[in-house]
Amino acid sequence: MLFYDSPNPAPNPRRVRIFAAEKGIELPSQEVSIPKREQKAPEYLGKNPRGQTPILELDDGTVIAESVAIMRYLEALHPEPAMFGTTPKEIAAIEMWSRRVEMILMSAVGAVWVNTHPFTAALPGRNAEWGEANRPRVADAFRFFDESLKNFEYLAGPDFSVADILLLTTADFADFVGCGMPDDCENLRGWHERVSARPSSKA
Ligand SMILES: N[C@@H](CCC(=O)N[C@@H](CS)C(=O)NCC(=O)O)C(=O)O
Repeated sequence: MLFYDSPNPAPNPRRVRIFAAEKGIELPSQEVSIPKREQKAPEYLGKNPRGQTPILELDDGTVIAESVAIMRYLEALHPEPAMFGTTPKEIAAIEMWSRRVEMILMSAVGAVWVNTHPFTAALPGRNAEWGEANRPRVADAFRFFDESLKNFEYLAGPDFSVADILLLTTADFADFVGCGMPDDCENLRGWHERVSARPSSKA
């Protein structure tokens, strides 16, 4: 298999790298440069018509796009340590928190990134007003996660899971974009220190 990867600050490929590091999986990789727009080259579009990274190409030519789908595939191949939960309650909690990170936080950070950041200035259809309107939504989302982390060591409960990987990569990307977690989010900051201390976070 071949993992088509893009370096930091791209948050979605990083999800998979952290996930693989947690499981001790070596992923043969090929870099796709986003600044050079290699993700829009015809050969790459033939693999992923969305023109985005990451993708995982299997030896039989199957292409898996979407970082969560790639992680689910790797989880099925390497079930230990379980990152998507094992009991029905764990599985549901991890899914709930993962979806919240994607829908509440990532969507707002993405709107700030795409509509306000100098690195995306050349994108068509930018709407700076909409980008700015999303900054308070990002802060609200961080405060929501801060509140929930009052009771648990990790986002979905007592154990580290894929939900933490989604939140970590999104929080670090938000910081890069210039809409990082508010100062008053103490639980979130403690959580961020804990997960950033894991060797996988260096991925
Ligand atoms: N939902 C997709 C999002 C993929 C995505 O947005 N990838 C970014 C890199 S983090 C990308 O390729 N951006 C360049 C582009 O959209 O042209 C996933 O989870 O894999």
